[in-house]
Amino acid sequence: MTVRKNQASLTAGEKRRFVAALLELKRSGRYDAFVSTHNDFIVSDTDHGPRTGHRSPSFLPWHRRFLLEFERALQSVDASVALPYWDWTTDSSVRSSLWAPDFLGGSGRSRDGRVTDGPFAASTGNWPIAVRVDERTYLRRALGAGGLRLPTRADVESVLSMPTYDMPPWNSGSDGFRNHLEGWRGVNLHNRVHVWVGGHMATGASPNDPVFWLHHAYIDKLWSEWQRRHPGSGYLPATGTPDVVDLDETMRPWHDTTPAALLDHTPHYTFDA
Ligand SMILES: [Cu+2]
Repeated sequence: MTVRKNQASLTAGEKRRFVAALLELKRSGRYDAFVSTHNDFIVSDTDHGPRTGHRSPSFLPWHRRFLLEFERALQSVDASVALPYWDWTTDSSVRSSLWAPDFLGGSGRSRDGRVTDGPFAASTGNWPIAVRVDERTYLRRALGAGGLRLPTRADVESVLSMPTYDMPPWNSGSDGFRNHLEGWRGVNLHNRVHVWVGGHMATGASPNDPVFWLHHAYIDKLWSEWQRRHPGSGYLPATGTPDVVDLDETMRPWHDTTPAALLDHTPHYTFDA
């Protein structure tokens, strides 16, 4: 059974195997297919048209399935690997072990944002940026640039306390748990973390940075914490909503799964805590 652990508690061997599996997916070309899929959805999801991956109720089940596909790809390389999660409320410093050279490497240099240490630095030759937003082919970050702060546990608590999953108009203007977690409204959790990391993470091609998976694994964990806290609240909308994925409608690009089928993560993985 897959157990998703806090990245801060991974052993040296677990970090090494996770990184090696990422590099092998990259080498084989499978990694960049995930970056392309994500970017395609970012580009096509709009507030007043069809929306599936983002700015809509299916933001959470869509990313749950996306991460599951990615985790299965990692496990096809090394069956011992699980996606770790990054609790950015506790590991909120640029000095966190997350950013050490034996794991994800650190921030980008000030001149051009280029990450210069760790396994994903361009100088290794192992992490070419192929799905590009501009001509630059090296991984970029600007951790905490401009004094931006990561969300606090109090910010998280204020969002977890919201009893309604989502509300009309089911987009970036909605009230409710999903849109506050996604970050288009209120204290801003998920979006703010993308901006805090900066570089590729602040673009539609954000999965170019491996921290994407650790960030979304934690967002996914917060969804499960919300479910435990509000057992009487379910996914919304239930039925008949134009441009939006209802509870029992299938989701692109897979066409074989629905939000209803993804509400319970426990058939696929559990968390360490
Ligand atoms: Cu996304």
